[in-house]
Amino acid sequence: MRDAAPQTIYLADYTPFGYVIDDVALTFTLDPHHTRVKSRIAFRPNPESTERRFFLHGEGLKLIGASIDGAPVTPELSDEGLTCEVPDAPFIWEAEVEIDPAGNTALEGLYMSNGMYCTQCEAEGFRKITYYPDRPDVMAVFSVTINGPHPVLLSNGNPVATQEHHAEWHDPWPKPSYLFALVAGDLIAHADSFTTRSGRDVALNLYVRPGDEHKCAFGMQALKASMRWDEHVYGREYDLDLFNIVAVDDFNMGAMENKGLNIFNSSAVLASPETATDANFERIEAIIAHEYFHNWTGNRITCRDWFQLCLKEGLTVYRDSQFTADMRSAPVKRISDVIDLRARQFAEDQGPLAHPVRPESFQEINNFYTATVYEKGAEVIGMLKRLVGDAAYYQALDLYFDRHDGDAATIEDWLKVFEDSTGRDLTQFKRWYSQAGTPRVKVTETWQDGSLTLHFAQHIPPSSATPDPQPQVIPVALGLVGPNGDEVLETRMLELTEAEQSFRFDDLGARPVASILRDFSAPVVLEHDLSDDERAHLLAHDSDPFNRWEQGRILARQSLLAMIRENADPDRAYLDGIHAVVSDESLDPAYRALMLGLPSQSDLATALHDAGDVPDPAAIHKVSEAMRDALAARFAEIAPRIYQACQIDAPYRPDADQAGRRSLGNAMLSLITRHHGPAKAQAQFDAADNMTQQLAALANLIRAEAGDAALAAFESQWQHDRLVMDKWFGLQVLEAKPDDAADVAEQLTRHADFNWKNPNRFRAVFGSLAAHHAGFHHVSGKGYRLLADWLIRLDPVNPQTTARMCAAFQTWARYDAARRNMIRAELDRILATPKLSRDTTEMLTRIRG
Ligand code: 0A1
Ligand code: ZN
Repeated sequence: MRDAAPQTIYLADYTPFGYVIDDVALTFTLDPHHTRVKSRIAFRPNPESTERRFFLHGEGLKLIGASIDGAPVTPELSDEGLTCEVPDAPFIWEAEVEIDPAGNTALEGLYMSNGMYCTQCEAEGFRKITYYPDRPDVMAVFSVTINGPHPVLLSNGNPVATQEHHAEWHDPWPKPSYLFALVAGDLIAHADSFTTRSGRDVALNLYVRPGDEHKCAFGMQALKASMRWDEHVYGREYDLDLFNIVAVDDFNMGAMENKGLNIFNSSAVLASPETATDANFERIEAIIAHEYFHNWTGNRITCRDWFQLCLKEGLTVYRDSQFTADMRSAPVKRISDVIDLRARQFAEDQGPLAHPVRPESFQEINNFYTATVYEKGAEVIGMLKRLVGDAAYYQALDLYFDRHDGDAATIEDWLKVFEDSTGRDLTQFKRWYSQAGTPRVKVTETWQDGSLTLHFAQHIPPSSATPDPQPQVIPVALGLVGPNGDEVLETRMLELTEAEQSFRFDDLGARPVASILRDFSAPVVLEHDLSDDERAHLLAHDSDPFNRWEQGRILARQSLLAMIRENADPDRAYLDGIHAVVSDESLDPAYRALMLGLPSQSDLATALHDAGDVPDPAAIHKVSEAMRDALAARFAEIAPRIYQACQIDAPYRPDADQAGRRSLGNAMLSLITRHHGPAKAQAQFDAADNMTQQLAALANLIRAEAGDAALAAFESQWQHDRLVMDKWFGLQVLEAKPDDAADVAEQLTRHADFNWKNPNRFRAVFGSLAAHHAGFHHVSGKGYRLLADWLIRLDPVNPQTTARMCAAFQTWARYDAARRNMIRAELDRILATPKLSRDTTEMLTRIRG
């Protein structure tokens, strides 16, 4: 928290640090309020830099003493760090500081969670542990000694000595400070091992608090699967004798890839069939993979500076999505990723928080761990792979690992590897990294004498981040589907490079339907005027599962918009088309379940706004309900049969097969509950032996206003389990009627277990409120007010989580004047709070515009 005007940092200002570190030795003597940290760092002047000012970052540290080559020094201290006169030759810096882990509620640096010590250093948390050049391009070998009364004392790398209350660790791989980690506590290890393909044995441990031992097996299995996959697909082996994962309850994000000691939010690793849903299992598998894959893409090759964040995050998200596609169903993963991309990244890219995949300036880097950097960053890698082809992609990756192992690299380095290995000029492609905004691609067709011409026009809406956008390279996967449903042109990749461009296809007997942007080959908004009949044709016949799903989605959206604008009835052709696909037993149940989803209410608001209308959240909610009723009626006959066919008479397994059947069964349950009442949902709730079935049944009971008893039973069954109780808190808000959502959230904040300083619990209530479109945007403004009240309260405690939650307001400009005024007033009220954090100030100022 600071009063001074926030400082903006620019990519263009990068300069290397003036000193190189050969090695670092840290000694921790743990104490809740008075932890002592001694550092001994071997510095020498950096031959590649002329900078000779010696500045070390440090925040909230009590300096006990410092010396250079053994002689005490008195550095000049500021809020951000220290400067000191140093020799123009190699020297040893030693310092001792005192810190207060138990008082650290921001969960950055060294803090305490449920009696255990843990760290979070990315991006700039290490400076809250000791004085250090806390920047990713300064890499060093760390040795760590921990003195503390706990049975388990962990740090990065390999253990070199352990006695009671004393542990020494050595990490042979040079690393930046953001990958440092320390854990101490009364923990239990779920142990296993892995033999790498070159025959090295790696000990694996998943450390948890006593009582959570039964939630470890799946995470461990996912870790081993990830290690195997990275060897097979990318040829990457693990490089230490030990890999530790620790689960902590208080964590701002999902997890962190610290070298050899990953720290996980317990929600992102702990799972048992009784307490975690299929969706939780899938997410855990993906996050474990993500953090493990960072060992090569992030740790062995790290980022030169935080502007290059997408170098590690975009690539690692891309790698974890490939892994999930291989472990489960590729089309289902692709469709789920696109739903998520549109909901989070498109909203960001088309609003006041728009920024390029590689931003060029920031005030608080923690605010740039965004869907744009992560998910659009991954899409950019996917496009590169489509453009160069699979074989060339893996060749380029081999070169990347060879050339940059041990480096702190840049996007320029990354692209140069592809240019050198493929001979392609990627100058224009680089615009995907430097231009903000979602490109819109408009397609028109002409048909003449057996020739189909597709005219493409690309347009990137200018924004304050990118006022004068230039055309980008857009890979468009195209196929042509004949009148009888056959594929008359198999998928090929068209490369758009110009603002306008045409492609002609000759010798076609009858006019085909063009299936464009198959597999969502680029993160763009496609405008392709097909008739409803043509869409229904693709919905029935397209060989591309993504586009088949997409046409159903567009038909649903068009029908919902007509229901809002013209009071139309739900479109029969849509209902019939979906009925046909969902009834098709040759299709994967998970895919059939996805087919039944409707565009989100927030997506509909965007669609209305894009068309020049002002969205009314209550009206959007009403037609969405009416459409679900219409689906329930259309499926009235078949839903109970499909539901029955989806019941599983075997022990629970969280694999794609069983999860897909449960997902379709539960989609049917919600149609059945709507049409036939809550009896089946109650029966499923009473009989459920796993959380997927129990939670789905509970959601249906609440929706049918028959959930009171089940909610009470659920609470008494699960009150001892924090992760399950997060679901109980969240679901009540998510399933509330629009008029009640804010009141339900408000009531829940008075519950004895509403521990608002725990980010998972705070998000369970307020993340759900923000996700409840009609409830959050209630015309009374009570949703806005409640969220603002709690953001004001949370900011001094945990600025990072507060700032992330501010994104709930990012779509404010698309609503009516009354709502806009109410939101602006809340933004101003928060901004007027004395000592508001840099994180929250930056977010709100950007959102407000
Ligand atoms: N690098 C981690 C995510 C992470 C980022 C920032 C954090 O604190 C600001 C914590 C975790 C990942 O991508 O998984
Ligand atoms: Zn990551």
